[in-house]
Amino acid sequence: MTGPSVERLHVGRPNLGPRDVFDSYVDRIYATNWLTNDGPIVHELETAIANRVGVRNCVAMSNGTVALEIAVRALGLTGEVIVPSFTFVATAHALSWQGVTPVFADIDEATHCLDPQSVEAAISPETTGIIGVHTWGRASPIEKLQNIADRHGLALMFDAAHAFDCTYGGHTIGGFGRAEVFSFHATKFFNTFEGGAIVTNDDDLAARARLMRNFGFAGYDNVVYAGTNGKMTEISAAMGMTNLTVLEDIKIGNARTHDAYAAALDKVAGVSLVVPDLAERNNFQYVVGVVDAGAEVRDRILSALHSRGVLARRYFWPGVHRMPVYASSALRVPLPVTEHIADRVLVLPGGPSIAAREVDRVTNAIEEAINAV
Ligand code: T4K
Repeated sequence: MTGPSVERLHVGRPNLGPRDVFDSYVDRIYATNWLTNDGPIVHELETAIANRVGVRNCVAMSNGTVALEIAVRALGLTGEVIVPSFTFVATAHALSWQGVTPVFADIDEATHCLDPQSVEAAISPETTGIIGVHTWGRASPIEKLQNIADRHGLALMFDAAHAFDCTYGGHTIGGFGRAEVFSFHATKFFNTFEGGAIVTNDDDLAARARLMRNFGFAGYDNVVYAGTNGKMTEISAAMGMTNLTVLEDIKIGNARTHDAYAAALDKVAGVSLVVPDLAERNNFQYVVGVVDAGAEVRDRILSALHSRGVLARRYFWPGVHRMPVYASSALRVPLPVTEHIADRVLVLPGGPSIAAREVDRVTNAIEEAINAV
């Protein structure tokens, strides 16, 4: 049971850079009295991210969901867009909120990313685009999806919420498709409290996104588009600049925790760890277990962990297509792998702050729950 002295372990405990660096940015905010609306620290962050990713444009946003919505609009997507169902619900919501119908495609069992065959089967005359999700920081099958998009005249973009500082074919994620979207939410590898960004090599697309982010203002008193408010604040950008200074350390800490889980879970029959593509760079932000026996045992383990203060999560159960808001829509293609994986995934507390003894505490609890009759 959870005693008062047992620390609760979270999935997605925020990574915080040095307080003195953050304070120096706060001093600047106080000195300039500039809090938001395309401020200087947001500009610094956009430049730093564009350089790090190796793209021409970074448009910072208030959060990843608004960044997805604006990307969908700026790309002119209409009708139907193909997305995985095995994703955070925001990927589908970003379409629905723009009056675009999300059409769910299945995923690959090993990578948890879109299955290109399923994507192709889900295309209809109404389809205008594909949104791939780089699940757990592992790149979607980008080349295959680009090939499908090209053959069918579709726009391809990526929800790269999990994939900041990860690579595909040795190239940093952010420059693929027409645009990629990051989330800088508190629980992400790189956070700005709340935040997100559209990154793209398409200058016109970036200009449209900037316009949409700021109500459609093209200068004082001149609104040329029915935009929204997707602006990132200076304090968020300050947190971003602070966290960029420690990104490598966070990654090392994440990888160390991931390795510790890999070693510990290796001895637990019935649970395997999703291993990132080691030929690529990964941020190791997510520690993802797969429980062979299925939902009943997975949920038993989850309850056992929660009762011990280990707040593991069932991301992305039950699959977006089974969420009440989407459940009444007919499926275009079957989603057997999505259902299989959604019933088995258990995301464990990761990150640099998880000590080796805490990994043992988690894995021992998993083993006990599996062995309990
Ligand atoms: N696309 C994908 C593929 C995504 O995964 C996400 C977000 C998005 C798009 C949308 O991006 P944003 O609009 O969020 O920028 C969390 C996050 O809120 C969400 O950002 C994330 N994906 C999703 C996978 O996880 P919840 O509802 O599970 O969060 P919550 O409040 O339960 O927090 C998770 C754990 O973190 C808890 O144990 C508490 C701990 N925590 C949380 C916060 C906010 C802390 O320790 N400190 C904190 O400040 O969605």
